[in-house]
Amino acid sequence: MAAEIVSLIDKYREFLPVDLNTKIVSLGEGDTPLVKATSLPAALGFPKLNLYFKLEGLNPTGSFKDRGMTLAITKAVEDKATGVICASTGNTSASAAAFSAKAGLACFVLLPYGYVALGKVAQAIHYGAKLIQVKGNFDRALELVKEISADCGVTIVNSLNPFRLEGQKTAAFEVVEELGNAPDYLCIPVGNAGNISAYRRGFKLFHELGRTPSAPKMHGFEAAGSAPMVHGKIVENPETLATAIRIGNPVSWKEADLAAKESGGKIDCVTDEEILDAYKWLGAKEGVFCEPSSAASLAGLIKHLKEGIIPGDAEVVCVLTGNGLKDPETPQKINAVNLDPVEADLSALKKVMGF
Ligand code: AN7
Repeated sequence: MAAEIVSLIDKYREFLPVDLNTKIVSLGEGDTPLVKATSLPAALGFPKLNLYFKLEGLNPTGSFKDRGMTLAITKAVEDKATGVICASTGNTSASAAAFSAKAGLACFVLLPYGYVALGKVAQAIHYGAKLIQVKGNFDRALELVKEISADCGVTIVNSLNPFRLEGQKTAAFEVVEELGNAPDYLCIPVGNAGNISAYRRGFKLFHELGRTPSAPKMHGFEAAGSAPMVHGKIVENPETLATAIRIGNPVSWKEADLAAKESGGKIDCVTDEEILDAYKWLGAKEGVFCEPSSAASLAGLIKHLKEGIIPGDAEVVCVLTGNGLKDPETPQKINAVNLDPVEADLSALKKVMGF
């Protein structure tokens, strides 16, 4: 007999706003691997570093958004919503589309035209969402979503929806359970600043409940061309190749600021070059394929190690928020690879293999 499948909401029910009558909409989200880095610490010159990656790309739609979306869609169904809507740099829309399909809800997604990775667009289409590409950036699309939601009565499932971050805080519970304690530091990419806020809620709660003697210092990283929190002002035209975090006016700005300050951490930014270096190293040295935006966590860690802000013998968890397969084009763009076909004979093959 198959083992009983326990959804993320079921598992952490006591910490979430559901009751026994709530009908859960689940795709098997959560319970993602925490993998220990083996070669990177020494390769970076910090051999005593205890580094772990939380592989959120292994969620059912390939990103951490599924943790919040299971709860947002569950509650939308419970509240008899007629449909849901979101603006998205891609991952929220993929997740909203999938959970809506499972729940039988209409789903509208607004994407900034030309700035969403291929796999994410494919997901929205495949899960049957009404996909609208907007001639504007994410921040503009979100403004429109707020107006449409008020006018047309569809439920917003962006992180303005209070259930999203509540669901996402479960990732912090898993980290604590897996390590047996809270890490010293958590490094995480920052776009709308929701995820860093959600992790802080989770760690803070477990600390307050006495499950951990401490809570991690939260180190969040924006992309340098899209860093409103670092500069203390809205960025009108954010630019970065890390399109998932190309956001100039984060929804959870205040909570994220507090998360960093209260925990003794810091919000900083990393350049596209630093992001791509970290992205490549994850693939080549650790066998991990995350999307470029996710690598901002490792890029930020490296920056803070070099600056002495994070000590070289710390225990650190880097959150790798999304799956590399979402964005199949970047590896070919950034690596000098020859993809010309070779004659199908042994000597030609040996020649290109260097034998
Ligand atoms: C891979 O999908 O905002 O700071 O619309 O896709 O909680 O916004 C995605 C954000 C990090 C930033 N990593 O998280 C969206 C969207 C990946 C992401 C973030 C996103 P937040």
